[in-house]
Amino acid sequence: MNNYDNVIAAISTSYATAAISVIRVSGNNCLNILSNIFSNKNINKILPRTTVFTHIISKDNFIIDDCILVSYKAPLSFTGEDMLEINIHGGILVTQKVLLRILEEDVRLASPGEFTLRAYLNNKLSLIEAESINDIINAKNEIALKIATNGLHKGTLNITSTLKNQILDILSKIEVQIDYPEYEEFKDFSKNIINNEIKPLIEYVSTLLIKSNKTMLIKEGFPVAIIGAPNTGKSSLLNLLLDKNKAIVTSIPGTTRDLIEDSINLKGLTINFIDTAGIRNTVDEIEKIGITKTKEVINKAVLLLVVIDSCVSITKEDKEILKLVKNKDFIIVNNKIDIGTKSNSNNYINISTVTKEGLKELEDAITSKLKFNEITSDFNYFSNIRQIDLLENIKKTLEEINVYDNIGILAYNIGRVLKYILELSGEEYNELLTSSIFSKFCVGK
Ligand SMILES: Nc1nc2c(ncn2[C@@H]2O[C@H](COP(=O)(O)OP(=O)(O)OP(=O)(O)O)[C@@H](O)[C@H]2O)c(=O)[nH]1
Ligand SMILES: [Mg+2]
Repeated sequence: MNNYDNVIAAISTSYATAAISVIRVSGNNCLNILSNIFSNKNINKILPRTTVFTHIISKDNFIIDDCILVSYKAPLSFTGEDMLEINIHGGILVTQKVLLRILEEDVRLASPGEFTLRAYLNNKLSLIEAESINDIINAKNEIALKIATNGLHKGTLNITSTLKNQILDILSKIEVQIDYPEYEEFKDFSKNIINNEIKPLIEYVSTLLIKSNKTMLIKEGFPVAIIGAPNTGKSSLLNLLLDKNKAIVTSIPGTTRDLIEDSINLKGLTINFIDTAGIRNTVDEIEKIGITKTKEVINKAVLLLVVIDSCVSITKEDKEILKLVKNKDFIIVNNKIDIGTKSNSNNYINISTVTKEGLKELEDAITSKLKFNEITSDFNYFSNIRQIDLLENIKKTLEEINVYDNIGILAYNIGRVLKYILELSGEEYNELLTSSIFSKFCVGK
């Protein structure tokens, strides 16, 4: 990162009118560098971690705003550097003016996530903890918040250190085998390592992966698509589930062309509902594109709500759609029962989007299909694509190891696994990766 040694500043509160705004500054000697912006001429003498009331003044000595200043001395600060927290009135204009005044001194605007990046580079935080902070800020539901908080409080970090110790243990055994090959026939040695150490490790990582993928869904929301033939009431169902008028509903078949998405929290978890274009044979170009999109969504969704019209018996189109979803989890929603016929089949949920009859049953069926009750209170799992990708690499590399490998290949592969684990915890870092992680943060974080 360029200008790493510079003093940086950013507004840390949201860009809106509020009671107070906080501007954060970080970098060596920042209090001295900014001493001219404060009315208090003894500002350099304030004690770290105490509050001081002073004013922000312009270059020509006019008061811009009152301010409560907190100063931190390295390394006892969030970033590990000297830091300032400048609390001022929360108007948008006044906050901007104070920030501009700060930038008139030898200070530059922070890039997104740069405070947290500095904290990471100064060993104040592990990469997983830094990612957890972003997850806390962006948490959409209670459980996602709990997962993120756990990440911050070392839950996932403990997993990486356990993995690391196990791999280091294997590596030290390999070293002994290299140094004293006369102790044990290599083939027996590698068989033992594979059966006693690597296989249990693969099992452990596989379970971690299943739970981590689920954790990612909890964090991002479960994609549930509403599909079916035209005019069966998919958009009406979306609106009912969301409890708002999100999608256009008309009696003309082929109303919805594009995907319409929105989420709700159901029993503490987030579900992303996706309304789709009705599937049928059509010559309409726009509708055709919509139908292609619908088919893509069928693959991505973890659950499908297949809407059928209870006023008519199952149509050829309905049958085609049921064929498309046969390998997926789905619920058949028998809609328009206020004017149609209820079904007795267990696989059907009878509903009317007009009278709202059946809504509760459908919500229960959705949460039961998504196995919400199996979500435990143990949230020490990984929850983003970077982490899950690394876990997959660990698993794949371990699975590739076999008894026919010579000791050099064995050592090399175990070394690769160690590298992935260190990347997972962030102990081994690569600048490109970290800047891409931190750029997802908001400015001022
Ligand atoms: N009586 C009754 N009419 C319904 C019900 N649900 C939807 N409708 C009507 O059915 C028609 C089609 O509803 P939509 O929600 O637009 O159907 P859709 O499946 O999204 O249709 P496309 O977007 O064209 O594929 C509208 O006239 C709705 O008012 C219901 O439960 N009962
Ligand atoms: Mg529609």
